[in-house]
Amino acid sequence: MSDTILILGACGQIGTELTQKLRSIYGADNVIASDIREGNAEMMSSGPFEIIDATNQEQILSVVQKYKVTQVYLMAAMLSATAEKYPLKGWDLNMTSLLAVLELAKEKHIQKIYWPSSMAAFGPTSPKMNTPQQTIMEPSTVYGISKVAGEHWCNYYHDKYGVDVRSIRYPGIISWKTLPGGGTTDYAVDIYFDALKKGTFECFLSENTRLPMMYMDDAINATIQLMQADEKSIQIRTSYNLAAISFTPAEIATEIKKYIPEFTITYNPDFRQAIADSWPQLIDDSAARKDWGWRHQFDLASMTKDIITNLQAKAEESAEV
Ligand code: AKB
Repeated sequence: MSDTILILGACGQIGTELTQKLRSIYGADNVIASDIREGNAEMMSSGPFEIIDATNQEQILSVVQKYKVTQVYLMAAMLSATAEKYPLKGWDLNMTSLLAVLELAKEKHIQKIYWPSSMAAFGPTSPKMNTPQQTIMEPSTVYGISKVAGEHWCNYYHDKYGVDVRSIRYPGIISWKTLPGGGTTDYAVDIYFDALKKGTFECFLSENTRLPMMYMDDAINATIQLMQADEKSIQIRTSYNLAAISFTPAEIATEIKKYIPEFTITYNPDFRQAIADSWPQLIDDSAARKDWGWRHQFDLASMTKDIITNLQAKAEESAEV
């Protein structure tokens, strides 16, 4: 039987690009995008779209039955900085949506689930350098608590009910097509936009705050690769560590200066500094590399070149219109 995919939270930073990539692989009609509100023109015109509140199990089930969905990618989430402002709302969105799809898989309405965890599942007592796959996990944020709990729910539903749920602990994801919202790593996206538009950027993290990051293309490839991997190769049912690059605000600024020499950066750390300080600096992702062949392609230099080239081309296009 061929796969029919439902993406919950398709209009977010990762969901938007994931939807287009999955539509190009599985055929537009086989990838149903959904979110609590309509998406951009490309999202709405390139394939089926449904309004779904990811915490509403009945709404999910009715779309699953309507399209005979086999796989669900649950991309709806409240990220670290916003969840610190609205702890109970963050917990509710992140947990209720996960338990809703796990239950649907347990009841055999769907066959496979993708659910993203995050490096935020680690905390101040986890090793900061080469953070192992299995180590102390005592997160200090609501978002991190929801990710650790979610990982254990995934593992539980797999072991107890045979649910095929797969997960990655994403580092900060850097993109230029759709902006992130409410994350602590968002500065590494905003910096490119401000560098091109204003020539200057005020960073909400201090200059030497090193965090694990990844370019969107690598994150999308990893996600689809994990979902397509042979079930027997998936040894970890909590969530896989995933890494690509680690850099500081000062280092990304230096890279941007190679293209925009007059670019300046200032530092004004806010409450997100404490969140960043509680996270790893460099993650050991050898299990993902061994079990399902994960390899990243973009480093800081190639990612910066790609983003600046694309954003400059987009600016020229809109100037011509
Ligand atoms: C955030 O900053 O909250 C996210 C994440 C690391 O999961 N980008």
